[in-house]
Amino acid sequence: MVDVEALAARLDEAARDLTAIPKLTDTAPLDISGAYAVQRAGIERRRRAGERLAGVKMGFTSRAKMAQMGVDDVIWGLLTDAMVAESSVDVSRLIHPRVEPEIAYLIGREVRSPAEVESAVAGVAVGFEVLDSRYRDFKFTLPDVIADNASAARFGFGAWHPPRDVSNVGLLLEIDGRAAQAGSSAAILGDPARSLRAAARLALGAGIALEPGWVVLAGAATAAVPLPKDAHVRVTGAGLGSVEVTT
Ligand code: OOG
Repeated sequence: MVDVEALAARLDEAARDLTAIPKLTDTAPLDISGAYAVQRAGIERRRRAGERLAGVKMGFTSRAKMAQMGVDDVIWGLLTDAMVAESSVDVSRLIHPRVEPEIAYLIGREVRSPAEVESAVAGVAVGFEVLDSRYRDFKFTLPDVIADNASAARFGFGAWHPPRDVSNVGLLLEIDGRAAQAGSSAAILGDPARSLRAAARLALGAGIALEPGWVVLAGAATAAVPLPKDAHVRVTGAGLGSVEVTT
């Protein structure tokens, strides 16, 4: 038997104490569904602390990310308002942050079935996600990273543009003016819209309807890179402008 609450508390404490912990699967027989139960318990802890759900993130939707992290299945996690990074990210509150370029979708109205999700999109933007695994050396198995809410830590997005085809948008991640990663949104399941549909299907399957104002992060198009202190990060998407953040 897995003590879901105890495992969620362990991850929460790791984040709060800024101390990476050994993988949960080293000591707990965690399978995929148990891992999502731990993820959900972690989100409930955040809600009890006053955070509100703000969206859904997809993970391992590109081969670059699967290869970087050594896993081979798509996962999802939940975003909260406390994770939104407007113009700066305080990396002293994170263990070993990494940043990656993303395509973000803005949900305009409630999505009650996966078939509705594309017509419910109110905007698309270039975005970034700051990951921070609560596990030592960023090393985990699939159940571990699911339990850890897909390493979610912070996220941001540029100006919203009217919904459009974003199946092949050139993405550039710069740190202090130097190119750190470059890729195409086509790396995200061939088209980020597939990831959007998967996000709706997975969230609805777990009893969560996407709400107006929520953001869906379709997953990184490239590998993630370490996010240093005192850095200036810019992610640019061809035709979508850019988003900037300092640390
Ligand atoms: C897990 C999160 C992966 C993505 O975009 O593929 C992810 C990790 O790499 O720590 O968010």
